[in-house]
Amino acid sequence: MATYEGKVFTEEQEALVVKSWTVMKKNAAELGLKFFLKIFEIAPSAKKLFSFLRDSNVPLEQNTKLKPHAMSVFVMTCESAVQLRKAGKVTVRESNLKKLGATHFKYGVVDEHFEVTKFALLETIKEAVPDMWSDEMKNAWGEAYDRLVTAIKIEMKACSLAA
Ligand code: ISQ
Repeated sequence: MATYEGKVFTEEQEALVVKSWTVMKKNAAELGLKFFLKIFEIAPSAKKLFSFLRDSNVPLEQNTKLKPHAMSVFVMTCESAVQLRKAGKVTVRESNLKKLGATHFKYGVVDEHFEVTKFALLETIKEAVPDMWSDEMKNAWGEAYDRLVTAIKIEMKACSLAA
């Protein structure tokens, strides 16, 4: 297991992430599309990083690969919240993390993309569960995302040193 430690992630924070995801996942398709439309609205050039968008004439709304990709961001961030509370660190399987690091490195993902994605993720959640939304919920999702990204970036750095 890869382990990346940091500050304490509480049971309340985990509960905020899990309970909002439980509601949101019922609407996963619409949510995933909204999330990516936000990313591309802020950073249109990010589209070029996705081969399945670059080589396709299908409108974004009908692209079948977008939804699973968007979902993996939500699911992995949610899983990170659970791991952070249980273990105090992101414990994504090392092989998965290496693969994620290698893919993001290969396609040229940079800090700005991670920042835009964080903003789009938090905005999408805020709009999906407006009645539940609070600063505490924003911080819980934001912290889980940041810690996951730190773990991915460590693997990306390892790729860059090996290149
Ligand atoms: C990769 N995965 C999720 C979101 C992204 C946004 C911009 C660039 C690359 C990405």
